[in-house]
Amino acid sequence: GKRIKLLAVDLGASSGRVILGTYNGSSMVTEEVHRFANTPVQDSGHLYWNVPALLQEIKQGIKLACQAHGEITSLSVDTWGVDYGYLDHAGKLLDSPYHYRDQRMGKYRNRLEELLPPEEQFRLTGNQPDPINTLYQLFADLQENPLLQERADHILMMPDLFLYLLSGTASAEKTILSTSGLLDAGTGDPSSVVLGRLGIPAGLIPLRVEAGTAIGRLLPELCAELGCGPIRVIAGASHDTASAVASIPYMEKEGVAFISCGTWSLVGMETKAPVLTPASYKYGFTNEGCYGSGNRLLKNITGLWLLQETRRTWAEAGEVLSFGELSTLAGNEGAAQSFIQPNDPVFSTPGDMPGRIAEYCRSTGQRVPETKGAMVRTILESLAQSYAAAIQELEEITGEKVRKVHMVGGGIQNKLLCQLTADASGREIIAGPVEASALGNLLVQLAALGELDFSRAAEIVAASETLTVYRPINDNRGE
Ligand code: ADP
Ligand code: LRH
Repeated sequence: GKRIKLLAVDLGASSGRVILGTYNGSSMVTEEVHRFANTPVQDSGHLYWNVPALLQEIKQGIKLACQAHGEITSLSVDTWGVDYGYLDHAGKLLDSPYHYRDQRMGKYRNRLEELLPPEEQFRLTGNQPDPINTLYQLFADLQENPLLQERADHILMMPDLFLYLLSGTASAEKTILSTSGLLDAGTGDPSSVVLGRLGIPAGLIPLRVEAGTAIGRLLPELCAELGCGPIRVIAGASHDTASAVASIPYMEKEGVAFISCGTWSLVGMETKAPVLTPASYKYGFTNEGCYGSGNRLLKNITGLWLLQETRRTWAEAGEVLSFGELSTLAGNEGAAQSFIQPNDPVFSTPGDMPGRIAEYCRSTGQRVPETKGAMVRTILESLAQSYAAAIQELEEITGEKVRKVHMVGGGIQNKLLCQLTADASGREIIAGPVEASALGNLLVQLAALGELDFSRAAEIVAASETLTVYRPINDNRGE
């Protein structure tokens, strides 16, 4: 039968990867072609994306795929929300795009929130106000550097920027733009109230395209350089979370929540329309665009970032442990004695995470985890508890009972975390796929090519991936 080969470029904070998918009409076989570090650049107290290095790695991945697999039909790029770069009037990238963990927004936050109070932001845009949002970043940039108004032609969200560098076509894909805090929750177009109130020129925000739009082809000079054919370039569900959720192998959709478990943990549910109620705001939920027409109601929880930074800190001190080893250490410990709030701002920037966790425990009158295993156990149990709380809140906000939870993303390789989540939430967990964003990215490309009716996506994922079910053993609900 016919086989279609596609490439997903997924840029996560833990790594970037280029994944080849081969679709045969009923399942998708995936193969990791290239994995590379995605290390932000630290310069003079600021944090930036390393665009040239990432572009080089993406090109390397495309080259390897073409060498090993011959004709590739299409490719797409997804990455995390909120970040963007500026193009000048000649279409050149202006400066290095900032990373959202940069701290420049702090200085302008009060001014912004005077002009546009958080609750009003939420009502207008459906996005939970957060200093990392594009809105806060843009406002800070324009305050800091008013000349940008003249120098910049428009912004491109990061996946759109990489698609542009590969194809020469600039577009603003809907799902990634829906993380910005700039769009009207009703129309999905840039909110003139938001832009007007903050003095952000409307011209900076490009016109939207739907997720799953073929925007062009790999530039001829890149085809020559990489030894590839004119691969189609597709604006997919470019927000990694939109792609991850597009890969969920739902058996039923009623009463089902998801947790996308990577650097962040996104706990949510798909709804027909944005949920803009006071409770949704109060509990810290946000509304983002799904592939297709739906809404994603979810909460951003500082996720395995806590473990990534812990691991990095220990590695720098000379003890290099894999994620598997860290999980084993935690598994050998008894129940956690101390808990943290993962979303406490002290944990949001790069740094000595075990030190910060110890300090947090000390200052909240809890026992400081004494061993590495106890430290990891505190992280994992705190995450599981915050997932359980978010599920409870989701039920309250939507009035729907959550019976099952799909967990996807790299974090589900941590079996202890999956079991702790089942225990803390008292819900059945269905774990898989691991490379959810890449798989969703591939499926949306297929749909864009007219090769897949997306209502079959869940069935294809179920046929392609190993799913693991975790049932509550120690029911910790209500503790
Ligand atoms: P992102 O896309 O944000 O970079 P991923 O979805 O790739 O993140 O998830 C990365 C996380 O997956 C890591 O922080 C780590 O906690 C977890 N992880 C990766 N590999 C393993 C493993 N072999 N065992 C347990 N956990 C793992
Ligand atoms: C997850 C994610 C999440 C948020 C954050 C910035 O990778 O995209 O949905 O937007 O990163």
